[in-house]
Amino acid sequence: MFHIFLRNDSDLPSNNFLNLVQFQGKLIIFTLYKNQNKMKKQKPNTYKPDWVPENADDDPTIAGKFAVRVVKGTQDLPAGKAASRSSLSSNEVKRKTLSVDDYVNGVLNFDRNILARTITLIESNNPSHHDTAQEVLKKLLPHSGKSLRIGITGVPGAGKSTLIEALGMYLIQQGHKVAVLTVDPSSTVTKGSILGDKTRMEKLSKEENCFIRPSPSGGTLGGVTRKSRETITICEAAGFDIILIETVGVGQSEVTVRSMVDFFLLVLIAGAGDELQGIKRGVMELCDAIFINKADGDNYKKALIAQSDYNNALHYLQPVTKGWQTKAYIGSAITGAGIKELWDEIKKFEHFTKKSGVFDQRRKEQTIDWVFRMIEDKLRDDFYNDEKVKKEIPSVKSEILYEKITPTQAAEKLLNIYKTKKGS
Ligand SMILES: Nc1nc2c(ncn2[C@@H]2O[C@H](COP(=O)(O)OP(=O)(O)OP(=O)(O)O)[C@@H](O)[C@H]2O)c(=O)[nH]1
Ligand SMILES: [Mg+2]
Repeated sequence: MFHIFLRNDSDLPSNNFLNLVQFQGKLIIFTLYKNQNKMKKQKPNTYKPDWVPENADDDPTIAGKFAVRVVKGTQDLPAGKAASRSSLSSNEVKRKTLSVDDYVNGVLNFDRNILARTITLIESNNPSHHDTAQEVLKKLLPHSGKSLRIGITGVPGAGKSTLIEALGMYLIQQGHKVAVLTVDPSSTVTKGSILGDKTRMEKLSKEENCFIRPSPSGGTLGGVTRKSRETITICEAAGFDIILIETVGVGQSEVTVRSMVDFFLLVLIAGAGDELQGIKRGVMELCDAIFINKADGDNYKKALIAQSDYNNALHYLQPVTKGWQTKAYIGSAITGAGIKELWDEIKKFEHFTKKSGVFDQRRKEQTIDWVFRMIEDKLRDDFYNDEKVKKEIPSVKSEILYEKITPTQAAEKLLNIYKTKKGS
């Protein structure tokens, strides 16, 4: 067996070489590689797929992690065949630079390709995209707000994604349009969780009336929060009437997700013990229902006991939604047991809170809260990115450690440096 590396500086397709191998009837592997200088030139018949972040070329943290350009295939087909492929027109759209109205109309007309591009636009950290993104959002805002937003939290492995797959499929069968978002500030595009989610939601991801969007990359929880809230707006404008938001059940992210949803579900598994599951009383106080998952096989009895334990505990907690008693349910995301009952409960909740006015009141409070959180995030980012502050932090830290100044004086010192600069 031979393995020969060939440099292909021409535009000769690699198939010609493969034919040659077959003709000789010998096992010779040719590996074609291009002259590097030539490869750097971007060919006109390539495009950037919509799942590549806008800043993938420039951002050093993700540069090189994406095949940022895809060679168009359909263009070389005979004219008749190419024209009959709907994917060609979709590719054409992908390549075109879109105007604000293109984005808005695409979303309103449920064009999935433009929907994905719109979300990519609002997730972009590139300042030049900011104004267009905000214009698009402004126009979409009047069309949003008509969905039921459901947050789903729980420890890793509790079965959140599997439950979303089961519930999502059930809802689609009922005629709903379901958007699934994830909020995970720790995940970056290259880490495994997205892959995991996609495989857990295999059936759902193939449904026409479902749209799955993994957590935006972008570091701070504040950044992820803004992007997720804006993504909800876009999905609602596109006609999704159920938004399911999965979040990891650790840290601050569940408080954040609670602040953007109408109904908050905590997924637990029986027999793991509270301490093992890392479930703090605080998380139970945030949720509108508990779903004890994996109540199948030998686990069923344990799940029943856990249900009664949690119901007892919940009885002593202040409900997060005025007038609503949070309860524990059992079921299995794998067998589908308890999914209908869970949905009936969510519908009951929606009906009850809309009637009592709690639903609208919460949404209004969430919008106000969102604005002030954004201000806080922006101020925090500005402060820590301020060159003078950055320069001063190490010496202030050592002054604190050597007790030359008090913590209050240290904070005042840094804030004064920041304010002086702003004022000057
Ligand atoms: N027996 C049983 N297994 C389940 C059930 N639901 C989920 N699982 C399994 O539990 C494992 C974890 O499920 P996931 O849906 O990925 O859990 P998750 O909570 O989304 O996990 P993270 O996203 O990593 O936090 C998988 O192997 C599932 O097949 C269930 O109802 N019964
Ligand atoms: Mg998951």
